[in-house]
Amino acid sequence: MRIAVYPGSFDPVTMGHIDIIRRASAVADELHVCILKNPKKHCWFSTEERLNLLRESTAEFDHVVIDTYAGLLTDYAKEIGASMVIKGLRNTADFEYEGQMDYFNKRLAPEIETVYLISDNRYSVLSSSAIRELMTFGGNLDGLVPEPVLKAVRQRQEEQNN
Ligand code: COD
Repeated sequence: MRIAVYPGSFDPVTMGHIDIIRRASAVADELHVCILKNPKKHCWFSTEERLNLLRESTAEFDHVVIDTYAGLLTDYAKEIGASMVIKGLRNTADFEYEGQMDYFNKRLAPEIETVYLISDNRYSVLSSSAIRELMTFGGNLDGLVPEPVLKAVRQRQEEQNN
């Protein structure tokens, strides 16, 4: 059984993430999409909200498990018996960053292979940080994030306006 982990912050999940989840779930028997907690990073959506948004946004995919973990990616991968880590690559900045992560992950768990999926052209400039900026100034998010995220953003904007 081929178990894979797709780690990230998913703050919030975007259509770029969803595309990677769709493609990775087609090549893994079980795909764990894992929100890795970074104590240094302040997230816009709480862990609970991000878990729910990921669950709702990936309900159509088989063999996808949504999870969260506070610790090293390789420890989580070992705990669930994963043989693969999935990463999305948008540009050379992602490539450089992932090269460094790969060095340390290989030291920690040489038996786990990282598989890089090149971003679909439609999503290659899409990031959660751009979405947060659009959210802040009320920009249109149609087609950039899944429907559950659109709803959550609208709800948050209504709460702020009241
Ligand atoms: N298209 C394709 N892929 C995308 C897109 C897009 N539009 N947007 C993001 N992605 C990819 C990213 O490249 C990344 O692979 C993944 O999706 C998650 O993205 P984000 O932005 O939600 O998450 P990040 O980049 O904040 O997450 C960083 C990790 C949590 C993956 C990273 O910090 C990590 O692996 N941490 C583990 C800590 C650890 O074990 N360290 C030890 C080694 S130093």
